Amino acid sequence: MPVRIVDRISVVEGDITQQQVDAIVNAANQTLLGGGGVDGAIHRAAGPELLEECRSLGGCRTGEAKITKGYRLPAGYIIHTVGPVWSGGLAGEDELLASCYRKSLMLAESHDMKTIAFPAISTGAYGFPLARATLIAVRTVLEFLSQSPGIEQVVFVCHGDRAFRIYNDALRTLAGKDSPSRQPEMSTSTSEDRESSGISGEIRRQVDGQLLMIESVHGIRIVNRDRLLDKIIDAARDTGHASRITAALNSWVAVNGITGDAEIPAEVIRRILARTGP
Ligand code: AR6
Repeated sequence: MPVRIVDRISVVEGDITQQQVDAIVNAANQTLLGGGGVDGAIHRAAGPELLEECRSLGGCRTGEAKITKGYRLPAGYIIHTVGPVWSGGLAGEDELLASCYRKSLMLAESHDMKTIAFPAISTGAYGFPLARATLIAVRTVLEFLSQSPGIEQVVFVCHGDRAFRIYNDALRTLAGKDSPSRQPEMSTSTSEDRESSGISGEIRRQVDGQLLMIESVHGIRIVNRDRLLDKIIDAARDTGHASRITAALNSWVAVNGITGDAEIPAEVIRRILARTGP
């Protein structure tokens, strides 16, 4: 019986330097020469040889990743990635953050690693809003795992219980552990979002990603996907509302044991929109 993608992800609260995995990911800066936060903790725990190896790497661009040995860490390797500095959300931060997760996983996979631990990249000194960053992290990892059987376990290491709660909520929202009546406790929507002209594009990207998650988590193909996407976008008031609609759809797919190529009946969508509507 194949392991479900969602079971290849775990969320723990703690210190990433203590994780017993093949590689831990460092939220570094472009110099790769150390810093504060998780970067400082990793350099302290790995020892001075790490800095020596980092000097030979010639830095790293935002959204990219490079690898070193783990030295005194329990983890054999460290994957250093540089997250975007948050500057309001319209400067490509979402895509750059997704790229950090994707490139790190690609590096791990190309080194035949099975287990990898991530911190919440960019959410400390770089100021990326945690809830939004978490959705991107979880979505990108789900997407990657759905296409690559090689990585067996991805651990999200949360610094503090607020992050722990937000990660678990994101996993429920995106990977379908929600019950139909439960409203997600988090939303990527803010009043600033709603005022910005990019809101409909943001809802489209989000719903598109969530439909993809539903398909990959349940191993189905939604044949009327495009029409469904348009209907949800037309109905959704904001990203939080869109999340409630897709969470309800996800539950419907799970409860009804939908498999293979599936057409979501218009009546089902009508009922979901009526139940989650204003
Ligand atoms: N284990 C797990 N998570 C941690 C740990 C730890 N030991 N320590 C902090 N965090 P940050 P950034 C969490 O600032 O925002 C550095 O100076 C923390 O709570 O480390 O990507 C670099 O050199 C937060 O949620 O990274 C760069 O200059 C998350 O790790 C810059 O900061 C990331 O916070 C990078 O900023």
